[in-house]
Amino acid sequence: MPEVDLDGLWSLGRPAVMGIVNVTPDSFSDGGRFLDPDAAVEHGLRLLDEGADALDVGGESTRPGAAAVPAEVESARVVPVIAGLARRAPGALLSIDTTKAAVARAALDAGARIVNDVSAGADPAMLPLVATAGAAIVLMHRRGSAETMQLDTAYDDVVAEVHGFLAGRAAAARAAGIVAGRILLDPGIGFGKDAVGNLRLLRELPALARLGHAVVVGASRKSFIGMISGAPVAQRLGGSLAVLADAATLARLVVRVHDVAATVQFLTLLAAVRGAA
Ligand code: PMM
Repeated sequence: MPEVDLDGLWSLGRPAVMGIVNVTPDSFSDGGRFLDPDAAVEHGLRLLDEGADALDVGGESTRPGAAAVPAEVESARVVPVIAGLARRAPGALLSIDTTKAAVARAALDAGARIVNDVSAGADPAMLPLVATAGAAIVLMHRRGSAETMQLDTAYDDVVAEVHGFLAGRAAAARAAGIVAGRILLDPGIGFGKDAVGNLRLLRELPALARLGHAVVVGASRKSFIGMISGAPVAQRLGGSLAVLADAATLARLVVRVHDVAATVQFLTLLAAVRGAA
């Protein structure tokens, strides 16, 4: 398996855009649309056409309250999609959104090169697997599981707690043999945080980047945008773009989004205006 090289993501002149391919019956904004593998592959190809720099394929909803899915069911959802994308779009950078090492292993074998782990490597087999495979890992902060995460969103200092947790998990990943350039940190917008917590974490993305790793942020269509703007989930594009504007100058940033074409256009023009200064 070739070692993944993420350098191409950091030379675009704008943040990298990771398009979301949810192969789930119940994700909050697109659940059930792409459960058929062929439909999911077509959706992924469309997102690549729209300018996605990577695709994140997930087979278990992380929506608050969602039920856990057995590894076999999750693998059966995602592996045909990753294999299909690897065949139809050779060279596309594919990510597997899973917390299970067994699913990650099957996805890496099928062509994924990034493991997006919203549990930050809680499965003891996950970090060694990623190290051995020469893959990259996204380590995300969350509190509790999908079932419980919105029950307790109080922190003494959300930024200190989230950044401290991620620094610890990055150290664990390096100790497991994953090189620093293949570790990405994500504050986990909406995962056990209230709206104010989400806003503070977005504002402090530059401080997260100062931990020395690339940063991933996923705010696309999330409920805090609805809470603040009043917009229903299908009408949150403006807010989803707005929350990226301040962080868009970070040198190594990946934005995980549903609306790829609009996000690429937004980030390209933002960089052009800033470049004209
Ligand atoms: N959000 C969701 C799922 N996976 N992964 C990372 N790294 N960061 C996120 O913010 C994140 C994620 C939930 O959103 P979705 O149901 O729209 O995919």
